[in-house]
Amino acid sequence: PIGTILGYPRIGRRRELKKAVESFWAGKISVEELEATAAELRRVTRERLLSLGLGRADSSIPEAFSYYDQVLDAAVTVGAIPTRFERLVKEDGTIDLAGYFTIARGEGADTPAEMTKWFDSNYHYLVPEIGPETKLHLASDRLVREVAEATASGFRTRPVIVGPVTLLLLSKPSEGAPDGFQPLDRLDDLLPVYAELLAALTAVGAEWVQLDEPALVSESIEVDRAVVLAATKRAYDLLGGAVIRPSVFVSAPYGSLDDALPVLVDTPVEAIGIDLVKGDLPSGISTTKVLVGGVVDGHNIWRGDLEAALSSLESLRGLSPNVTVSSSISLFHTPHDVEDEPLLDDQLKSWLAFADQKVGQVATLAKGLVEGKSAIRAELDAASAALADRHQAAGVRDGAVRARTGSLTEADFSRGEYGARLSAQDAALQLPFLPTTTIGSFPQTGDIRRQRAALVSGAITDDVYKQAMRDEIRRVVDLQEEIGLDVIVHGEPERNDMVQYFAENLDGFAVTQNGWVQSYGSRCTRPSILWGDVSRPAPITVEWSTYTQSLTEKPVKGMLTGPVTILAWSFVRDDQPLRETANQVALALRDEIKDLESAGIGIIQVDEPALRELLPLKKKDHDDYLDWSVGSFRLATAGVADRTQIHTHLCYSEFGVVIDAINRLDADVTSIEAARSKMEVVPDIQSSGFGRGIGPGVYDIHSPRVPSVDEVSELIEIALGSIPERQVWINPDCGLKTRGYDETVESLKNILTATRAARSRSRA
Ligand code: THG
Ligand code: ZN
Repeated sequence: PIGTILGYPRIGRRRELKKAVESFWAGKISVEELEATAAELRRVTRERLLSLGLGRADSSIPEAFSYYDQVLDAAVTVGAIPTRFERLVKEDGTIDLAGYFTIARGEGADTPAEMTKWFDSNYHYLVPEIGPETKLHLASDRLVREVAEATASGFRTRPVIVGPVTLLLLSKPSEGAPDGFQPLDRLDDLLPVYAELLAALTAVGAEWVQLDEPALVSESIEVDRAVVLAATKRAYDLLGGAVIRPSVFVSAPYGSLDDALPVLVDTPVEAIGIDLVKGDLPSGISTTKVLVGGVVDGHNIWRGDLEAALSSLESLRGLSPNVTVSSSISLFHTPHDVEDEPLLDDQLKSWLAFADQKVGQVATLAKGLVEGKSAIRAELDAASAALADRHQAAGVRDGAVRARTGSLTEADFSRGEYGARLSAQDAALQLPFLPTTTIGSFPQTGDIRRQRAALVSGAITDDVYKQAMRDEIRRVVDLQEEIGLDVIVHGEPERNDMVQYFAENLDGFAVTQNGWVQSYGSRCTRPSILWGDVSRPAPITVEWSTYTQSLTEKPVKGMLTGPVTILAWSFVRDDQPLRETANQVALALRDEIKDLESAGIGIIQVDEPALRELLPLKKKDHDDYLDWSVGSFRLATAGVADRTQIHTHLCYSEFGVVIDAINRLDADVTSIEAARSKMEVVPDIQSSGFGRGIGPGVYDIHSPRVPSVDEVSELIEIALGSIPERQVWINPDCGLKTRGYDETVESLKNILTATRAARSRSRA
C-alpha cells in the first residue's frame, strides 16, 4: 500500500465498545452479544476507512481492534498469563474472553496485572508478567479470527500486534522469577510462537502483518541498548526467515529508531515504519525496503502542515525508492471525527484533524507520492490556508498575555526561604502534630452527575445547580468535621474532570462533546483543546472555596490543577514551545491563587499528578522538560505570602526519576501515592534531602477495600520511621471521587483513629 495508518480508535464514535464491555462485566449482556457488538464495530471501521481513502484489498487497512488493551492482547496471544491466573487457561491451552478480562481486572485476592503509561501518550497498558516458568504458546486465535472475518467480508486487512521485542521489554519478571532474570531471556522461546502466528495469519489471507516495536525508540527501557539491538536482530532474522509468513512491516512509533534502524535494515523484513513527527529523518541509510514515513501526527488533533509532510516523505525517498505514507503513531490517541462536534466553533474546526481527517490526509499524501505534488495542489493549498488562518486568528496570540510571559524574571519563580514560611504557616494555621487531610475530591454520587447533566441539557438553571452543589459541599464539610479531619476540602462536586473544569473556565481552550479517547480499558477522557493564548477572564474557584470556609472554623484547602497536568491531559498547541504555553497557564493559576489568598484561604493545593507522565522518552530531553515543568509550577505558586501554605499532590508511582524535581517544586506540603507499595518511596524521598511537609498516602483509594486501623497504623509507623515527625502529614493516596461513601467514611474514620493513637504514642 502507498498510504496507511498504524491504528485507529477502537472505542467507537459513541463509545459503543466501552458500553458493551461494561454491560458484559455487569452481567447485562452475554459474551455473544459483546462479540457481535465488537464485530459490528470492526465492520463499520473497515467500511469507514475504505470511504476515507484506504484500500479494500491492498492491506492498507489495519486490523487493530482490542477489547481492552493491545499489550494484554499480545501477552494472551502468546500464552504469557500471570502465574496466579494460570487456572484461566483451558485444557486445550487457550484462554477465552472472560479469562482475558479477569487478568485485566483481577478476581478475589488475585490482583489484576499492573497498569502503566504507554510511551509518551496518555494511554495506560497492562504489564505482562513473564518468568522462566511461563508456558509460551499460541493461546488465542482472536487476531486470526478477525483477519478471517475481514477476508470473509471482502477486505484484505493488515493484522497489527505488539512485536516480540517490545512485548518482552515491557514485561516484568513474574513473582517467582529468580534474581537477575529478565523477560527478554525468553526471546528464543517466544519467537516460534510469533512464527506460528504469522503462518496462521497467512492461512486466513493476510499478505502483510504489522509488528509494533515502540520499545526500540525508548531510552527508558532498563535493558542495555546493545542487548536490545541484538534481540532485535535475532527476532527479525528469525521471523524474516520463516517460510510461511505475510510480508513483515516493523513499525517503530513514538520516536527515532536511531541505532536500531540499521539493525532492522539488516534483517529480512519487508517494511520499516519511521516516526517522522517525533523522530528525526534518518541519515546514512540506503535500502530498497519499504520505508513507511509517519508524517501525519497522531499525538495531536491539528490539521498541521501538509506541504511539510510531503517534503519529509520526499526526503525519505533519498533513503529508499519505496516510500509509503502513514500516521506517525496509531490514531487511537485521537478522537474519531471533527465533524461529530456540532458545538465547536467553525473556524477552530477548520484547523483540526481528528482520526478520520488524518486518514484523509494520509490518502491525500499517498496520492501526491504516486501522482506528484500537482495532483494534490488543492488539498495542500487548503491545508496551508487553514494554517495561515490559525496563525493570525484572534485569540491565538494575545498581546497582553505575551507581554506578561515576556517580562518574567527569576524572582517570579521563587518564594521566600522555607524556614520563614514554616514559622509563618505554623502561626497562621495552628495545626496539630500529624495533621490530617484528604487529596480534594469526595465521591461523585449519581445525584451530583444527574444535576450536572440537567444543567448541561438546560433542565435546571445555573442557580438551582449552584444551590445543589452548595448543599453537597455543606454535607461534605459536616462529614469531615464529624470525622475529625484537620484541613477541610470542599469535595469538588462542581468539577466534571480536574482538567476539563479549568479548560471550560479559561480563555484559549475549547472542549468537545464526543472527543473521547481511551485512557485504559473501558475508561476514556475527553482531552480539552488548548488552541490559543491562555488567560483567566474571571475567578474560577474562589466562590466555592470561600463558601466552604464560611462553614467551618478549620482551615479550608483551595484546590487547583497545576499547569503541567493541564497541558499533559489536553491537546496542546504545536506552534510554540510547551514552556511558553505552560507559563501562560501558570500565570492564570497564579492570579487564581492570589485571589484565593486574598479571600482568606490559607492553604492552596496545586495538583501535578502528570509531572512524571510527561517526562520525555529520550534522556537528552529530560533536563529541558524538568526545567520548564518545575518552573511553571513555581511560577503559579510563588506569588503568595509566607503564611500561605502551598500543597501539591502527585500520583501514578515511579517517583524515582523525578524525585529531585518534586523537591524543586518547593511546595510546603507534598502528598504522594504510597499505600499500595507499603511506603516503598518514603526512604527515597528522605535520602533526596526532602525537608518540607510530606503526606505519603495511607489508604489505597484504587480499591474498594477499607484499610483497618492496624494497617493504617503500620503505614504511619513506617513513615515516622524515616521522616522527621514534624514533616509528616496523614492523608489518603489520591482523591476519593471514584469511591463510594460507605467505604470512604469508614476508611477516613480508621485513618483518624490510627492518627490519634500515633499522636499519643509520640507524645508519651
Ligand atoms: N482526567 C483527565 N485525564 C486523565 C485523568 C483524569 N488522564 C490520566 C488519568 N486521569 C487517567 N485515568 C482515568 C481515570 C478514570 C477515567 C478516565 C481516566 C474515567 N472516565 C470516565 C469513563 O470512561 O467512564 C468518563 C469520565 C467523564 O464522564 O468525564 O472514569 O482524571 N483529563
Ligand atoms: Zn492522585
